Amino acid sequence: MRDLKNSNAVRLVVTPLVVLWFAATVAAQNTAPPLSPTNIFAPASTPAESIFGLSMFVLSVTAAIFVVVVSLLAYAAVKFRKRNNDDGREPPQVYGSNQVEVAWTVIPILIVVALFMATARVIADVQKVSPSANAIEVVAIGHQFWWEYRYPHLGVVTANELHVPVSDPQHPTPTFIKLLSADTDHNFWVPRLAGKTDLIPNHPNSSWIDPHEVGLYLGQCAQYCGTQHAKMLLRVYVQPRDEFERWIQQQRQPASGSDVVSEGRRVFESTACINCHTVSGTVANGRFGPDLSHLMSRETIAAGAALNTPENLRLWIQKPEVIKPGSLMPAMELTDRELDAVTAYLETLR
Ligand code: HEC
Ligand SMILES: [Cu+2]
Repeated sequence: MRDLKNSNAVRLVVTPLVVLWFAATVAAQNTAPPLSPTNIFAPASTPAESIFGLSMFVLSVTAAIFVVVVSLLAYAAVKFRKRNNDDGREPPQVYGSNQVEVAWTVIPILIVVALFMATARVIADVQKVSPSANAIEVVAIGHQFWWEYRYPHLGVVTANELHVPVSDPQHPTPTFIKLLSADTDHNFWVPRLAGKTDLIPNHPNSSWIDPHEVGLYLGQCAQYCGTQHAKMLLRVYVQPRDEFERWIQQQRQPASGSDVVSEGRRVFESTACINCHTVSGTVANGRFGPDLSHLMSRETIAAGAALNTPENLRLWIQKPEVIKPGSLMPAMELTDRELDAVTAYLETLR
């Protein structure tokens, strides 16, 4: 019986220490290279940095409370445990101490007010920024289950893979993103670049990023928007300025070979593909699905669900549900020959 009591007391003390150690290890990783492209402890853009600073503040305040409470608890559990010579009587009971009650009411209120003020300040700081003259403007439109990106001033339309220039803190070139939805609620969240923002039908929202380092940043739709919300992935390619300009130039070109008519192109243009997809400079001008004018410039298809290889592309056209169950693109029941031809045609859209 006595051993059992002691081991309970040990567990009371050890468990919180393990949790604390774990939290400290995670926090320490901020200095090492990021473990994952979605690491919330490795911010690479101003809004994400502000949020990270706030999280660290909240974590340290709550960790301090945790340490105080657990130490008192452990002290009381060990000091006042049942002993062999215990006479079984109740300890003296204390009722109604004004000092103690005021203390445990006022101190928590002050802590909550401090956390509230710090949070409100970060929200205001992030939201008050408005686009500067050299900012890139992008309209992001959430669709079940993919992302449409439009660069209204640059004349570019693409899907799922957002390209932005790196922003040197001395000469910032931030990207402002207007967030719209074509159907239901979605949420734009690239943890290393900015906080979450909802995309709500008929209620434009906005977000901005100023990534300090080139690289690929990942994220995902963080709001349940239907069956395939988990395969609505976000990919942000942060590029040096000249590389970004080259990408823009290339995206502005009409689809390559739009004057060459191949068998695959005939199949594509004579089936419902063109009602849902655009290929610039051709009869295909649908907007329900992603713009395919420069499909081959993307590394992935179906909002990051599969790599953009000829096999995956063919499989996707044959049976989208194999790659993304519940996808809103129907299987078009093409013959093997038609599939090969359409795939070959799409492969020319560089
Ligand atoms: C009813 C509308 C519709 C039709 C018809 C349709 N698609 Fe799609 N397509 C979509 C939608 C929606 C997506 C995005 C699916 C997702 O990622 O969830 C898509 C995605 C794609 C993609 C991947 C694009 C990318 O960048 O991720 C390709 C390639 C594609 N479709 C080709 C075709 C071809 C070829 C046909 C005709 C055989 C066709 N589609 C017919 C709606 C359609
Ligand atoms: Cu979504």
